[in-house]
Amino acid sequence: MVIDQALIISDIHLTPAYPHTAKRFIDFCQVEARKTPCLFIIGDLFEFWVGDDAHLHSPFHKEIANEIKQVVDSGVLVYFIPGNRDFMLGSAFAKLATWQVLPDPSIIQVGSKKWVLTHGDNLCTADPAYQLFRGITRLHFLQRLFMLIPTPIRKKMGAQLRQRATIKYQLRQHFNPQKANIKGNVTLQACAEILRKNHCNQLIHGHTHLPGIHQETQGQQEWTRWVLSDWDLDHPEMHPRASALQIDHSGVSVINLIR
Ligand SMILES: [Mn+2]
Repeated sequence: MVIDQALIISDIHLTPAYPHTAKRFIDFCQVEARKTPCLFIIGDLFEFWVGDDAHLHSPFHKEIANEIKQVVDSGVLVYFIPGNRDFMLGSAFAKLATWQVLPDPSIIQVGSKKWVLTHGDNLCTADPAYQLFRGITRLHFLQRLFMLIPTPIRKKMGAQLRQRATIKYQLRQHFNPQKANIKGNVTLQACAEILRKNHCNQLIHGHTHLPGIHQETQGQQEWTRWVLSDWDLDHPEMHPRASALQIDHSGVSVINLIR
């Protein structure tokens, strides 16, 4: 996909339980998102998603879909790459939001430069148990089976996921990236492979919540890796976070969205 300029965000983890983060996302849709020709949301827009039928009755989720539709209506191309928490986002939501769903990974090109965009969970190959889980949950027939589980039970499963996420947030107050478990991060091997396959040396991903820019090498291969920040304005005891990456002809820059 050849473009002139784009904004890229990920890991907003929207849920009615985090109202400040949701408010900032809605403001982002009404202001910053309309000043770019292209918006890429590369996974984990929602804290969890257990099927369109389970969420689309909720005013909160309908409002988010509508805000995204307004961005599209204002003339912006909005693309979504599913994350590990919202890969069940389906065609009913897409119809409301009017965004376009892209495969993971996808390639964007500005001028002569190319970037691989991926949510990033597929790069965490130091955690084989997770990769097995990921592989199984992405099988279409199993997704169809999952959708046969009554919605109240699926919602309960989602709530349990959220509880686990809350515990993770509490642990993160004492989080030290140097001591972070390697399992939660991407591996050099996986990054090298995805870039080699796509004939590219620039990678953008989210998922790890470890924002930064890295110059990396493996053998003869060299690349630059940008990691998106998650958004969180609902845990005052932690450093508030909300940002986007902007890509244009001059390269990649970080747009801080904290006011
Ligand atoms: Mn993720």
